Amino acid sequence: MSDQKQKADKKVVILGSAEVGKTCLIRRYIENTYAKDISSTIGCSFFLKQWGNKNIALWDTAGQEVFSGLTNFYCRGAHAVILCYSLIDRASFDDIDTRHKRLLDTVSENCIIVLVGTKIDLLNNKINKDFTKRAVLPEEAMAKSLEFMERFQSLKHPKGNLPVFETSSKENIQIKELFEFVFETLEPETCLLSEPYTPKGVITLNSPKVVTKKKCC
Ligand SMILES: Nc1nc2c(ncn2[C@@H]2O[C@H](COP(=O)(O)OP(=O)(O)OP(=O)(O)O)[C@@H](O)[C@H]2O)c(=O)[nH]1
Ligand SMILES: [Mg+2]
Repeated sequence: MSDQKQKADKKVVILGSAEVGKTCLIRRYIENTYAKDISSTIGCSFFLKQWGNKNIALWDTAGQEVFSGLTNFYCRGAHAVILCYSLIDRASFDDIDTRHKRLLDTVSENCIIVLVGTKIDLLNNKINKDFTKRAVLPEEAMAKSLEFMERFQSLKHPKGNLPVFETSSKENIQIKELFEFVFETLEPETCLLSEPYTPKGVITLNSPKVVTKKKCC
């Protein structure tokens, strides 16, 4: 495994609170599988994805707070961070500011931060005799994404899309699109590798214009 790590051209880290669905997300993409009963990640798992002639390392981190120190270490030098929150769990979105932002101090310059709402299949589903409500609005995610783009002066996707996705690993919604977005932003010359995007009935998150603040002296 250490050989593979050395060969990786780019490093992508998946961050987010416990239980938001990080491992399911990566498994859906790499193996096209989904398991309801899945163990909580301990420490970190590593996957290598070949994209064109490049190797992309994917690091699936543990969301439990007790692993924060380790996660901080795994973020070092990351070229992209997939920052996950659950669309039905407000606390997991608020954790971005209170817990995960500070883990981004060690990422590489121009790091791409992609915000990913998970479990969209559960919205308006009847659970416990109640209808599950959306806990995070798309506009809130877009506003946060713009904050990150300013902070990191992030690379932009060649097609200009905003780095915000709403996904379901269970129903395989927007998973391929998410990872291809990340890879294409990191390696723009590979843009032709992906098929045209096929949105599957999810809210389209259009890219508002990025306003860059003028520096004052
Ligand atoms: N309905 C639904 N449930 C999901 C989805 N993705 C994950 N889950 C469930 O959410 C739970 C947690 O999923 P994980 O992928 O283990 O979450 P994690 O973020 O990796 O958690 P940690 O490893 O503890 O940080 C599991 O019971 C999954 O079955 C989804 O898209 N839809
Ligand atoms: Mg996990």
